[in-house]
Amino acid sequence: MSTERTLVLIKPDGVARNLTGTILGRIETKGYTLVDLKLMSATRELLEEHYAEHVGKPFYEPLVEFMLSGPIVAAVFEGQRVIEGFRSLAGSTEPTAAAPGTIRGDFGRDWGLKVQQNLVHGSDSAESAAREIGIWFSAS
Ligand code: RTP
Ligand code: MG
Repeated sequence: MSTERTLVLIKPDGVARNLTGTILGRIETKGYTLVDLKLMSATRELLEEHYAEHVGKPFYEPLVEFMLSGPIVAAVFEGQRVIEGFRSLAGSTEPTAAAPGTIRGDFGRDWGLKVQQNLVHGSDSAESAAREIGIWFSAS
């Protein structure tokens, strides 16, 4: 087993609700190491690259509008199996379905919204992690 890196985003709902410290703290408490971090605003172009797999889906436009609605925290965490481990900490995509004890299960809200405002993003594979870290940290 080898050390991996993953891209974590605290989406605009997480930053606006002052959950940045809580979310980063949960990841650190699990034992993963923070190796890069910044607060930034996304652009439409950056999001089109990041969410390339979702372009054209019905939730794509509302997702982009949501991700443009405020600042985002971008972070890189490192650790053994951190890609799978962070997605486990984050919980299911829909906050209502996400298990209690997970970030989305404890803090996320999806009622009455066009797109899940589910607080965090985590890379879903080693290939995605390498690609996404390149997108969010290329010009920093
Ligand atoms: P993420 O990429 O943000 O870590 O989340 P995920 O893998 O659990 O979900 P994914 O399928 O990649 O979707 C990306 C984000 O799009 C929004 N979404 N809304 N039907 C819907 O309303 C819908 N489906 C997806 C969520 O914000 C999701 O995290
Ligand atoms: Mg995803």
